[in-house]
Amino acid sequence: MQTTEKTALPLADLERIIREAAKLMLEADSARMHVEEKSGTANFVTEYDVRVQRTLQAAFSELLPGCGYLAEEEGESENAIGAGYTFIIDPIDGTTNFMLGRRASCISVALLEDSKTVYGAIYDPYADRFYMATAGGGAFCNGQPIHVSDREPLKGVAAIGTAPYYKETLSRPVTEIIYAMLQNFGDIRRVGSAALDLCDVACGVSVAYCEPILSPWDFAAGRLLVEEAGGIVTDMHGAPLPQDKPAGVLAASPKAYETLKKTVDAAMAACK
Ligand code: LIP
Repeated sequence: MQTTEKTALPLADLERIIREAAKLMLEADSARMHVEEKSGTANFVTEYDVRVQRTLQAAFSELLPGCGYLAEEEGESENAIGAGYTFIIDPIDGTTNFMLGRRASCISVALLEDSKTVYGAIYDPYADRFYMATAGGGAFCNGQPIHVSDREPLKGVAAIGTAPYYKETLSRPVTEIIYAMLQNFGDIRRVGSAALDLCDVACGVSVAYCEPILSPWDFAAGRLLVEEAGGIVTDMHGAPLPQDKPAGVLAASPKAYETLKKTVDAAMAACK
């Protein structure tokens, strides 16, 4: 069993729990599922988001009794991030893709110990890719080490997240970022799942990724994956990401980060 030096995390149990919960995604029928809208524009939640989260929480609480939660559906524990273990969960990242039957969604789970992220896992059940990282222990996909790209920006692909829940305020900045990305990178991609976008940076498929606003559960696991794979992750201003509040995200290989930061700065300047 892979473990970390400090806490000997039950990595095999964590993976088993996440893989088991993902079976709910694979059995879903996108044509028949119950969907509700949340605040913002095009911000959906399906019955499966809630079922997957409840399944994960029941199993995690049995595995690590007394753990806290900061999760997308049904809120957070009292004083979620503090002493002891806290799970930050996006039960289905890429909910719109999931609702539409576009097989580009995943489960994203970060585990903090005494407010420090010690574990991150993102599972894509459609491709059967289990991305995992531990603090100081490296990043892996299905047990094989992964590393960010060595490509020059113009020879690589950058991913963009369009923050569709905030279209009234962010459509123009996103448009400027896309325009600037097309000048400075080989091409762009829009996957529809922030966690999968971060996995693509961690395993070198993309050289960079930007999304002007995300929730903590969208990036908590992917941030650790990218950093443990040799990449750089910051907020839109180059500062470290917060743990428990929304932020814009820049993620890139060392060869592409400065280009990404300059691209975003130029786009923001064009919006003024
Ligand atoms: C989504 C992200 C996506 C972003 C959406 C939303 P959800 O997460 O993965 O990149 O553009 O606005 O935040 O809501 O599907 O868990």
